[in-house]
Amino acid sequence: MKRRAFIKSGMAALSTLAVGEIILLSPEDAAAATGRKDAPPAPVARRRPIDYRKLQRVPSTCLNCSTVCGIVGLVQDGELMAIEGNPQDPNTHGTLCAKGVAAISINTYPERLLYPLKRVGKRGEGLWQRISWDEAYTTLATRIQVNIDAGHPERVAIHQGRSRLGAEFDRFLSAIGSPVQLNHRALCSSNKRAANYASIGDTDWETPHAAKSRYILNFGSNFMECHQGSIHLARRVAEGRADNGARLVTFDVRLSNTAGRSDEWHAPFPGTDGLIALAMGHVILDEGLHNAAFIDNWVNAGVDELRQFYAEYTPERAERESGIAAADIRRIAREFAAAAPTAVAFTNRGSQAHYNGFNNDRAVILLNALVGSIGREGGYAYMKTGFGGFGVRQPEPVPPKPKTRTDLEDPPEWPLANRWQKMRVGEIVYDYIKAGRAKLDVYLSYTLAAPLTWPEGRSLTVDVLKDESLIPFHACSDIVYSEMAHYADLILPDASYLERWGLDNRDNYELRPYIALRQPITPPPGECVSFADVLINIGKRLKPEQAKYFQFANHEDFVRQQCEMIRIPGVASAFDYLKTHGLWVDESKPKAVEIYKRIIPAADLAGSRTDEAGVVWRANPQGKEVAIGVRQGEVVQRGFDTPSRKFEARSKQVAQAAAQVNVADDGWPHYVPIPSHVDLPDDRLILSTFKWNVHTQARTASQKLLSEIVHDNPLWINRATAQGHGLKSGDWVEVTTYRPRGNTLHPTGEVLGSQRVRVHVTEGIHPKVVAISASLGHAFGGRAAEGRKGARAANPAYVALKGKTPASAEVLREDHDLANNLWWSKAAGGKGGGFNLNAIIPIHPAPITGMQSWFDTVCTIRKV
Ligand SMILES: Nc1nc2c(c(=O)[nH]1)N[C@H]1C(S)=C(S)[C@@H](COP(=O)(O)OP(=O)(O)OC[C@H]3O[C@@H](n4cnc5c(=O)[nH]c(N)nc54)[C@H](O)[C@@H]3O)O[C@H]1N2
Ligand SMILES: Nc1nc2c(c(=O)[nH]1)N[C@H]1C(S)=C(S)[C@@H](COP(=O)(O)OP(=O)(O)OC[C@H]3O[C@@H](n4cnc5c(=O)[nH]c(N)nc54)[C@H](O)[C@@H]3O)O[C@H]1N2
Ligand code: SF4
Ligand SMILES: [Mo]
Repeated sequence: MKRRAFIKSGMAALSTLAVGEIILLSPEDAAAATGRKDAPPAPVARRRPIDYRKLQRVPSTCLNCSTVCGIVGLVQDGELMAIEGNPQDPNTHGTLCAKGVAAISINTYPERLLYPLKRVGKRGEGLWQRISWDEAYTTLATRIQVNIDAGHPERVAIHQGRSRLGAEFDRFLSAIGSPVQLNHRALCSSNKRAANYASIGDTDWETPHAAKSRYILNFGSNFMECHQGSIHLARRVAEGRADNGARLVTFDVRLSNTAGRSDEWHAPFPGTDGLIALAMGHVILDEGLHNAAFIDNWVNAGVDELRQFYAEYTPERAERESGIAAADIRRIAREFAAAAPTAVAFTNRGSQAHYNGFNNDRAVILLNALVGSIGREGGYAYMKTGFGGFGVRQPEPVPPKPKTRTDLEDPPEWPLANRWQKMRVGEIVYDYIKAGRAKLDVYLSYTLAAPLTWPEGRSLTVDVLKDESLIPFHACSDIVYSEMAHYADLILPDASYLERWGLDNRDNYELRPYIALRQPITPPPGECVSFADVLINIGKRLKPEQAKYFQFANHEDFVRQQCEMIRIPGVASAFDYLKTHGLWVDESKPKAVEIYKRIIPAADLAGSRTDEAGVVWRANPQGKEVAIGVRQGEVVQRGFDTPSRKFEARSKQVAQAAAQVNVADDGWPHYVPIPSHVDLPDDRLILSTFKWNVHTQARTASQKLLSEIVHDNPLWINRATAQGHGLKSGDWVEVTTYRPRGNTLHPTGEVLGSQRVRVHVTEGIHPKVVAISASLGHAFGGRAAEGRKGARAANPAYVALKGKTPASAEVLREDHDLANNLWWSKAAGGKGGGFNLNAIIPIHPAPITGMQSWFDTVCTIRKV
């Protein structure tokens, strides 16, 4: 207590903290100070009424989830009053979801980090000292330089969540010579991308062209709540159903909002979607419903070969393993084929986040090829995203790519993980650091909440983050005192996505490429600095060999230089255009329809050669011979970006990758049962997880308008299963999970851990599955995230430092709701902030691709 006398406590004090002063920021401390009593009434901070005459409209790009919708910020006297959709966005036509609108509360969250902080106590103790940015930059630059000079730049790593700053990170790491850019892709989408890559040579999400479709077959996407293009796709599906009478058939282990709004919902046993899709393919080929012309011209296997492969996958076999009736499989296959080519079968995490997810997704994509709907309007459309098509490159001088590799970002056990882009196998990072597979010195984390969002997050992840011998120096960029920030040595307060610059885009459901700008709608509060600017400022402090790559005034200058490479007809400055409009659709480009059929002009064929398989090769500007097309009769067409330039039903490169790690795989998308699920004892269930419409991963819990809607996440359990255990809604169970079996990390089948949760009994889930949502159960993140109300005095609060902080900071006043109206807080008799089950979900990379098998965890439950 004596020591405490010199230490300020709680975020209220953070606002009055002088450089050099010390503060204790730990939720336990704040909770203890709050007590269980109601807080004394806090002064009510009334929102100013909107005065429409004064409003400025600032277009930008949402990042409250990965859908990146166009937004317009409505600003009055420097304050963000509301967010609307940008009507020029080709995907959304100006609509937004609840998260996009509710994000205004993040800029004014009284618990925003405002100053750079340096750890002074033990790591994870919560004692911080306010420092200057100059000290923060110099500390980082000095430490990074030591590693470069010692010949070990790979000991500097950036670990990012959803960032959209790829070009900035590439540049920083290339300049210092480190390849170690870690991300969350294997937790998110590697199997899907790998499946698209193996089949059509593209690694992005497909663009189901639902508006023109007549049959929409959805394997495990919850696009009315989530997906990478939720609004875009939900709009088009509504159009397709209204305009063309399209039928929507959804497979999900759970009655999601998408399943509930479909024409049919089928609940398969987890991880059997591939088997169901193969059985549908069996029916289509067996009954001659396939598109022979497409297969002959564009698939790298003939109809006979396909029939041979599909022979074993009868609907009856699929029924035995998936529980979906053979009659339904037959009927859906016939309906789907009859609607083709205006029919699309697509996926998302429900099919792919499994041990066998890579082949599940390949089997679904292949259905589209069988009926010839690949690349067709109303079918399985796809297009390239990114900025390259707009001429955007790294501004000069371009740093060379690092030549070294480490087991962290390039683990050899999963050979398909890094075959094209750096896919990486994120979920093994902390395990490998602990095992000494790579040595780190400086670990920079950004928009990442690994203790909450990663498997074994609260156990292994936290153990490694705390251990100074494993992670000697950790700098965390975040906007709130988060799950990651608590375990850092240096906290770098970031600008939110509403306060910073960046380029962005996704696939356009109108099938033409577009590019969007993210620009500050308001300036960041306090001393917050965009992490992209932090990297530039560190770079400038390195030796001239590195510093020469950071000669930008700031991040805005970097983005301006990128924009100057974009040519918009009739427009002098693309940067000014994007600042005014938010985005630009390149209408001069043809629609991304049947791209593979595009004819390569004779002029481009000079110096090319055609091999015996008909693949046309030509030297690229670097002198390397690359496949550019495929000869079809008289003409050369572009084909697919696969080695054969055809749609690959069987993939030689997959077979080769598998052979590298002794996995038996002939390159066909066979159904492989999940080893942990084979001969499952009767008392074992599968623990699944899912996302909510109003929450995104770990980034929305601190937005009070969203947490007020969803702040609790009990375990969903089927009524029949619940009765077997004598359970009713509201009862508590202990969930015990087991490590996986098979060709994966730590395949022991042993108990991993147990956790107590409440149950929610429902008909809307498979009887062998229990499920709990992600995004909740925060131990950090402030009152809204932790579900804890409290008095202003002892709790996070922000009193503007009059005259000392920018005017924008004055909006970060205390929030009456957080102090007094958090009715779901335990102190108010509510349920608190929910559960985080990732503590007991095992790290479980799938073979070859390394994707985390989120939805395969075997568990038992016991009433407590
Ligand atoms: N609201 C919201 N939107 C988001 C996000 C968010 O967190 N919240 N996150 C964004 C990101 S990063 C992603 S990756 C996407 C994810 O978007 P989605 O993939 O659409 O959403 P998920 O909840 O991850 O998984 C989809 C569904 O899979 C089901 N499922 C589980 N196992 C199986 C199975 O074996 N078979 C089938 N058929 N279904 C199964 C789950 O019940 C769940 O409803 O959403 C993006 N958009
Ligand atoms: N059980 C289970 N776990 C899952 C999933 C699941 O379905 N079930 N889904 C997985 C998926 S698909 C994904 S993509 C991952 C995502 O998981 P992560 O990669 O961890 O990403 P986020 O949850 O978006 O990161 C949240 C962190 O970013 C911080 N943050 C928010 N905005 C900003 C900002 O502007 N600047 C900075 N510097 N920080 C910010 C938040 O405060 C928080 O600390 O989670 C995975 N985890
Ligand atoms: S779908 Fe995602 S990107 Fe679009 S408005 Fe909602 S949160 Fe923002
Ligand atoms: Mo994701």
